[in-house]
Amino acid sequence: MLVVALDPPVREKGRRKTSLLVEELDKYVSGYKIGLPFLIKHGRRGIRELRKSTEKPIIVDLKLADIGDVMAEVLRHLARLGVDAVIAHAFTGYTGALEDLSKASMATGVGLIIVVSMSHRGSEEYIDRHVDEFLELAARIRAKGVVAPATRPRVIRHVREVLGDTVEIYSPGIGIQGAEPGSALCAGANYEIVGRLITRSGNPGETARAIREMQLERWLKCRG
Ligand code: BMP
Repeated sequence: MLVVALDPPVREKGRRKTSLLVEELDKYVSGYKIGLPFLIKHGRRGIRELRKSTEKPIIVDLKLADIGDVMAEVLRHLARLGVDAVIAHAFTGYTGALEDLSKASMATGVGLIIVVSMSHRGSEEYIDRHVDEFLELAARIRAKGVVAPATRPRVIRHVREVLGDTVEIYSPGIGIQGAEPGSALCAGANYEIVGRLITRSGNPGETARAIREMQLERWLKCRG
């Protein structure tokens, strides 16, 4: 239900060590998402350390958007580091792009999560006009999941309607971007991705616990 985005503030030195942060969070969360800020700061060693610190799924969010061979190579490197899933954009299309990524995913067991809409307002200017095409692609490559915004629950409802229960929906936008914990779950998401609300709090473990409680409360209410 709760995936924590570990996006460390790049300029702040010596904040909390990732392993200590994970120790505080682990019992409340379903997994972790790391992206470029984490990789630039901690590199491959950081991924290895994170892998040692938790058995929960690690999603690497590079929002891949390249030719197929290059994306497949990235995925194979990540597979060796023990990651569970990677996030890729859909606009690159199937032939020569997602087709190869999907073959590498099947060969390595690393799942694919495809961006079909984003949480910022500008998503409506371009990405959102293509949601149905992106959903078709996600189904075609048998994606494990898709990213859809907590900030626009109607998009989540639409994704769920189109894809049924065949894929997992990951929803960022909770907290600092404005959506309330539990709101995306109520719209049909499987996981809410939460970053700064937790990682910038003075007590990340307690904040994660409180968010879980809010998710559960809201979910119980919306399910009647
Ligand atoms: P935060 O909860 O601090 O706003 O972080 C949200 C996380 O989700 C960030 O890691 C960001 O890269 C990611 N994300 C997002 O905010 N919107 C999207 O549409 C897709 C994302 O991956």
